[in-house]
Amino acid sequence: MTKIVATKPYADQKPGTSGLRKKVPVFAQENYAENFIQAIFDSLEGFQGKTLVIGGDGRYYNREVIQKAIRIAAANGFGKVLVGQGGILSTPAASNVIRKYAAYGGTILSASHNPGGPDEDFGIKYNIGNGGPAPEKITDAIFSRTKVIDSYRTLETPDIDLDTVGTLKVGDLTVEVIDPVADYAALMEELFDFGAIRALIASGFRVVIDSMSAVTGPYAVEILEKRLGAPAGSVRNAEPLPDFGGHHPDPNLVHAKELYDDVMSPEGPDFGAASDGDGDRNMVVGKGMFVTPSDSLAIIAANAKLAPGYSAGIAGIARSMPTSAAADRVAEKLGVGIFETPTGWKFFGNLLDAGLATVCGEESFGTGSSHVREKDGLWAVLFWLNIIAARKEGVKEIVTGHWAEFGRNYYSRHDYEAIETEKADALMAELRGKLATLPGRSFGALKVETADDFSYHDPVDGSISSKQGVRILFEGGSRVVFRLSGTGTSGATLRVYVERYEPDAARHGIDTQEALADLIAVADEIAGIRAHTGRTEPTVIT
Ligand code: VG1
Ligand code: CO
Repeated sequence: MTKIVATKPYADQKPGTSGLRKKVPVFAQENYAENFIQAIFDSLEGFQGKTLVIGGDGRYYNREVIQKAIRIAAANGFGKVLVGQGGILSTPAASNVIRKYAAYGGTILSASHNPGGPDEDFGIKYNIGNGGPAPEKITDAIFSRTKVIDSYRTLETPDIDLDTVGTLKVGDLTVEVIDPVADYAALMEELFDFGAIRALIASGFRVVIDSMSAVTGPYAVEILEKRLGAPAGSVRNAEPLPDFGGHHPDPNLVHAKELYDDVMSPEGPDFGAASDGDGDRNMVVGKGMFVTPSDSLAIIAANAKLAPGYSAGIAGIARSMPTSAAADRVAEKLGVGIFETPTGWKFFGNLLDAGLATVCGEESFGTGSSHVREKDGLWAVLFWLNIIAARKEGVKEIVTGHWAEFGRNYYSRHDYEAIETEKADALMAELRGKLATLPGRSFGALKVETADDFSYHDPVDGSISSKQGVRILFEGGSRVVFRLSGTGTSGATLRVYVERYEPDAARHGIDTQEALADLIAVADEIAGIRAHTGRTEPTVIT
C-alpha cells in the first residue's frame, strides 16, 4: 500500500516567521504540499511508531492537506496520529495536545491572521515535542531538504473520516479523531478562577468575543457561554468558515473595528475581545480603553498572581525586541528576569523550557505563557477576565492605574504592505549601511544614542540569530525599529515600530499618534520610506 512518488523540488519553500505560507494556488501545485510535508519528516529523526498531532484553523484547503498529511505520516512510519474533529485545532490547542499526550510533534495547518479562500493564503508549520514552533535549526534543515527532494512516501487509501470522534486504522497507523476543544477547555479551568469570572458575568458584566469566523468559535462558545455562563450569542462569528466570511481574521483596530466601536459605544458591552485565524492572537478592549498588546503583556505579568495557575509568581518575562519595554519595568519591580528575543514565538521555547520565563508576549497581539508553547488568544482573554474579577476594577482603571505606577510606553506600529520586494530590500540595505553614522546625531529634539541591527544570543542553547531588525534608540528611552515581515505572501511588508516612554502621569492621556508624531517623522527621515516606496502613509496602523 505504501507508494513512493517521484517529485521535483520547488525553490520557494523557505519557512518564514511562522511556517510556510503561500497562496492556495501555489499550495495546490502538483506535489507542493506533499514535498513540504515529506521534507519536514526527512528533517526529523526517531519518530517511528510515535505520535503526530495534526490540525488546522479550518481555512480553505485544510481538509485536503490533512488527508495528505495523514497518508504521508502513515507511509513514513508514525504509529499514531491525533487529529482534531473536522480537521480543527487552534494553534494553542494543538500545542497543548502535543504536550499532554507526549506526542513526537505536530503539524498545524494555518496561515494565521492572513485571509483564507481559494485565492487567499494557506500555511503549514511544524511544532516539536515541547509543543512549540520548530526552532531555526529545524526550519533551516526543512528548507534545505525541500531544495533537493526527489520523492515522497504516501499510502494509497480512501479519504479518512475526520468528522467522527473515535479511532480508526490507516494501514498500520492508528488515527484518533479527537474533540478539539475538551483538553484545551480543561487546561483553562486549571489556570483561571472560573468561579470568580462566572460571578462577574452573573453580576451583569457584559463580555463579547468576536471569533472572526475563524478557529476560536467552538472554543469560545464552550468556555465563555457554556462554562462561564455568558448569554448565548456572546461569541460572535462563532462558526469557523473556510474563507472567514471574506474577512481578514486579524484582531486589531482595523479588522476588528466593529467590535471596538461596539464596546466604545455607551450602551455596548463592558469587555470585548477578538482572536485571529488560528486562535493564537488576541485583542482586548474595555469600556473606554483599548489595551495595546505590549501593555497587555506588562499588565498580565504585574497581576499574574491573581490567577490560580500563577499564584506562586512568575519566573521571568520574555518579549520580542519590537515589543514595548513596558514589561521591562514590571520585571524590574518584581525582581524577575526579562528577555528580549527576535520576532516569532519560536524564540520563546527555550526560555520557557528552561524555566527562565513564565509569560511572553509580542506587540502583534500575541501573549502566552508556559502553559503551552504557543501564544494563546483565549488564554489572554481569560487572564484579563480573571484580573478584572479579582481586582473588581474595569479595564480602564486597571490600565491607567498601571501607567500611573510604571509610566506609559506610548507605542504604535506602522505597516507598509505590498511594497515591491526590491524597493523594501533597498530601503533596509541603505538603513543598515547608515547605522554606524547615526549615534550622536540629532533630529530636532531627538538625539540618537545607539543604532544597531538586533542580534539574539539564545542563553539556553547558545545559538545566534542575526539581522533581526534595525533599531534606533534615542536618549530618554524612545526608539524606532524597522524590519520586514516574514509572514506575507505577496511583495514585502515594512514594519515600523515606534515607542516613547512617558513617566509623567499628567501626560498619559495624549492621543498615541500625536504623542509619537516627532518619532514617526524622524523614522521617515532616517529610512527614506517615502523616497524608497513612494508611500506617504502606512497601510495599517496598530
Ligand atoms: C508577524 C508578527 C509576529 C508574529 C508572527 C506570527 O510576523 O509580527 O510577532 O509572531 O506574525 O503570528 P512578521 O514576520 O510578519 O512580522 V501569527 O498569529 O501570524 O502565527
Ligand atoms: Co495566529
